[in-house]
Amino acid sequence: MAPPLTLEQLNAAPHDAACAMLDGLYEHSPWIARQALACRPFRSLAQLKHAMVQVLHAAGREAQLRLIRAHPELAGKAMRSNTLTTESTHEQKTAGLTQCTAQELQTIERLNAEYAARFGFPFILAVRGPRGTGLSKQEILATFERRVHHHPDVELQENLRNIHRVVELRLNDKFGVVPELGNQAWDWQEQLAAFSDPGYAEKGQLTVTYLTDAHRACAAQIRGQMLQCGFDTVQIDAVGNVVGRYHASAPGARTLMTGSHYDSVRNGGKYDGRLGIFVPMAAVRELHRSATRLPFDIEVVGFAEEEGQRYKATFLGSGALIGDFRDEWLAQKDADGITMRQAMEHAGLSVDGIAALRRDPGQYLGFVEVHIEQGPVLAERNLPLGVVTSINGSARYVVEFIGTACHAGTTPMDRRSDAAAGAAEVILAVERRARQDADSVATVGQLLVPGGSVNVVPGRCQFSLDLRAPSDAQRDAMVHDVLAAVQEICDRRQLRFTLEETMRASAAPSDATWQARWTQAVDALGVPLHTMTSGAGHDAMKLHEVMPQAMLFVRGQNAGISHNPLESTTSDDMQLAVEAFQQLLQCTADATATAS
Ligand code: HGY
Ligand code: MN
Ligand code: MN
Repeated sequence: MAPPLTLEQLNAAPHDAACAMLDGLYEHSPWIARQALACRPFRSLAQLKHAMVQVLHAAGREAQLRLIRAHPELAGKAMRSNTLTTESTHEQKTAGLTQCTAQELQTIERLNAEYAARFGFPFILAVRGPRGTGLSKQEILATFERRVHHHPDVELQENLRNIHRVVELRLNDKFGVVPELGNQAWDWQEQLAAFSDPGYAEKGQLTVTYLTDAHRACAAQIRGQMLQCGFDTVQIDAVGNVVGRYHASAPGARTLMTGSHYDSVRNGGKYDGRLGIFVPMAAVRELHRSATRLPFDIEVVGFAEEEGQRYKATFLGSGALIGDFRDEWLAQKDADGITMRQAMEHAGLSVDGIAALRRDPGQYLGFVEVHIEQGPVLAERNLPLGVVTSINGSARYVVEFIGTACHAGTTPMDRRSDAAAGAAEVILAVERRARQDADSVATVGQLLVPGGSVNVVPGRCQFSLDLRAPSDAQRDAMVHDVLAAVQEICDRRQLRFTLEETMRASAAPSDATWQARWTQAVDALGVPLHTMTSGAGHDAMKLHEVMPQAMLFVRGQNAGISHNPLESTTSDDMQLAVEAFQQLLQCTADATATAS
């Protein structure tokens, strides 16, 4: 086994020797690495990887198609005739594809044929998976079955992204890289995903809503892991936030707050929120292991409630820390009629202790949050990290249209007050209005005809509105137009309506100093910099109300899909996120030391 390569060796080697070092990365296509070597010296493998991504991107569609077609089918003819490259043999073996049952082989052959007929190139999947240890055959087949229905352009890009992931893993092997910190964060997330609410857990779905037993189990698990990481204190506070503190080198120092939420949407992903708890935890564990203390406390918060799924109380966890817990939330009832107060008492939380959670902003340097992007931008750019410039402002509503329930067979079309038809008009009006702006988004995510019957004209229809834009003014203009459309549609259709605003969050531009620190951190890793806005809301927008904040995004797999069980990221990208967080801590320590 050859000793691992080093970047220094690669940077110093004569061109042909350097090409030989990178041999076997892109299947039967050494030209990509060869051209990328023109960008030497590389500061990091991340920079080398991106240089090769750029070479392939610049080569154009025909070259990309040739590269894809140079790949073997999964468990296909090349495997059976033993003509796979060494690397592909290892990869397909790792995933157990050399030990398929007759049934599995039959399924793969059918899918290979269907895929080739549909796209004219082979299905490519990084079978070593996001953790690098191999996908199960079940996961491989499920992915194959899902992707065979994609649009050709989507599959071309998905194949290229999988090729780059294969190359990343092959580079790790060549350079002896094991993303330990990323692996740890990845594993913590897998462990936490074991807890899910009843009705979802049985279906293998992840749903963790405020103060359910699964939610409390998550809090206990995070608390235990924080203690193992070496935090000086860890406590579960009066609203269920898990708060770990790692003390500064000297008493009386100010505090850097970080963290994200551990609740989830229904049938959500494992990384939304949670990644922003585990990345700082991994960094603090490294500080503890090296007995390092910084000139500030680090407070890592697992926020208990951000999504507002069980109760209409979005950002409850982070809101409590800025003194924005709304007492009226306590009387809210969930779908089973349980009030938030009852849920808190059942969870052993003390409502009387909530007011004391309010933080004194003067004691804080600021708030930083690491979060998966939850969108396609970084995946499309093949970039692992992005620096957030601003978080979109948003407003949410729950609406009920009230018409007249009547006989579906005897009521003429011009005599109806159909609540669902009215809601349908609103959905299309909302979509049209958002499209008027380049970067507004509007969604009706929930739609219900309560007690509806197939042969009854809907007398009631309940739906949600989620309206967002990069600025408050743009958001408010869209809100105004959408509410005017609601009124017009109801007037014309003889409908009444109730409308309740359930959340309004201002756009949150990143603080320049903290955004610069994330920029410096990403640049220090040799990762090409990309700055971007956040379409998703985050706890950072609550802390934004009282202290400076900035966020770091981590690339999502599966084209960045989120609020979906396909939400995923790799342990290599998590490694970079932890390293960027460590860089941010260091430059904050340098700045704090200089300031004092
Ligand atoms: O909806 C959001 O933007 C966030 O995931 N709560
Ligand atoms: Mn979310
Ligand atoms: Mn989130």
